[in-house]
Amino acid sequence: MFNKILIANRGEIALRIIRTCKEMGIKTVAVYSTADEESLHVRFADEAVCIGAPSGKDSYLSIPRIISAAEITNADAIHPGYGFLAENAEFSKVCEEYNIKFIGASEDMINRMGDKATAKSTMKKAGVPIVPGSDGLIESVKEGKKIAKKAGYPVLLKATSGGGGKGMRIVKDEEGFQKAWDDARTEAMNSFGDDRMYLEKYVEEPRHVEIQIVGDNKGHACHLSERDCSIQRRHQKLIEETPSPVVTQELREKMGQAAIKGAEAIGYEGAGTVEFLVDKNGDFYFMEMNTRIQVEHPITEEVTDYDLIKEQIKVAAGDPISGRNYYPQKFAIECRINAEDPGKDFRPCPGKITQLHLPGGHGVRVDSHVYAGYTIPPYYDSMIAKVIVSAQTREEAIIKMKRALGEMVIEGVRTTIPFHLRLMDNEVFKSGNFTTAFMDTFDLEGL
Ligand code: MV4
Repeated sequence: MFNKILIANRGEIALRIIRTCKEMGIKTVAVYSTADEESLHVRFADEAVCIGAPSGKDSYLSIPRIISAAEITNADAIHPGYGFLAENAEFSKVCEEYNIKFIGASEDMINRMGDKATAKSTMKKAGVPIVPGSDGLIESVKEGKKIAKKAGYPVLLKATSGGGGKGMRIVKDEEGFQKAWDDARTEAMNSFGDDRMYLEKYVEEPRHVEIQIVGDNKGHACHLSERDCSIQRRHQKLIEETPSPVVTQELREKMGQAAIKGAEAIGYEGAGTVEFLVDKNGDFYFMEMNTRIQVEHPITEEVTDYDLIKEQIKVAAGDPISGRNYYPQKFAIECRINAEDPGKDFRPCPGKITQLHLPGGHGVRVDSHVYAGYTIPPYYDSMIAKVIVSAQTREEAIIKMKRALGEMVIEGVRTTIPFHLRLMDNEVFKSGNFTTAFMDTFDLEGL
């Protein structure tokens, strides 16, 4: 087992990782920027190293600075959390070169799953269902139109380096193809420096359902069932839940086995997430694979009673997985509390938290790094807390979330708490019968 882990991240996820390390008897090293001197991850870790200026590129994204911090503190592993360098192939490679275990995917795995067209054809070969469309990249408008005609309009043009919906365009008919192609490629080039595209039939109003998996270095993988992340705004998840209201035990089994098949086909090691779209008929299609721990991992932990960070550390150290799959024994919901004004287009609201009360009680978990008097810096993402509830039924979980959010106090900055409170009373949300288009019509007036 590792002696000392450096956490190459900040905020709630840095604390989350430190907590499990403490329980495992592993020493921790925090790294921090000058904007985070007062952050809890700095205080909770056994050691802390300042790695530079606030801007990500000068600190949490700087490979040489993080490697130096690991070298001077004698850390034998690095946990990257999510975001920043978590899916950076170069960082994974450099860690390996310096004999520091990267608790995440290998360089090769990150490259293979990061290129979406490659990931898709890899999964197709493994027998995972995919959306019909181009077999790999399309080289010209002429070729694209031919494939679109065969698949049937509407289709979706996607950048192979894409993510977060960037470099993606819906094409309604052949007339609109050229413009969508030009727009998607320009956006992809500006965002990723890569304008290579592929094409899929457009699945209308799907659900976003992802399967949590864990693989070990013996070639085995298991799944921990699904998370439903259909409620998003501009490709930012707002709330996640498990089990999904649309996933039956039969579908869970099918999606779980597909995810395992995909993971085992590539020899996947560590924790990962296989994202699927589920259409109105309950058919599912591979979208992407994330090679990191995700923000929403706690809902899976709560319903399966499984510490995903502990498992990441154990498989990174060479331990085998238990060899069984895990199914939800409860219902869990996570609300992401962001320092944003939901009444003003979710505009970020950094600043000082003057008063704070976090909720508690049975079935309530709060993952957060904030405290009364803490100043939210403007440089990083605006998530300041995750409120996770679990209960015996979905209805009880919703009631518990309302209760928890109702006792939560954050003063000094605007937050998304009022949005979540309104969501908990929304009839469509309560019915469980919604799609990724839910937020297009949700009323944000007066929040
Ligand atoms: C799709 C789709 C419909 N049909 N692919 C959005 C970002 C990337 N992860 C994939 N995305 C989508 N791919 C086909 N063939 C609809 C989306 C999509 C979406 C997916 C999940 C959650 C929210 C979404 C919001 C808009 C579009």
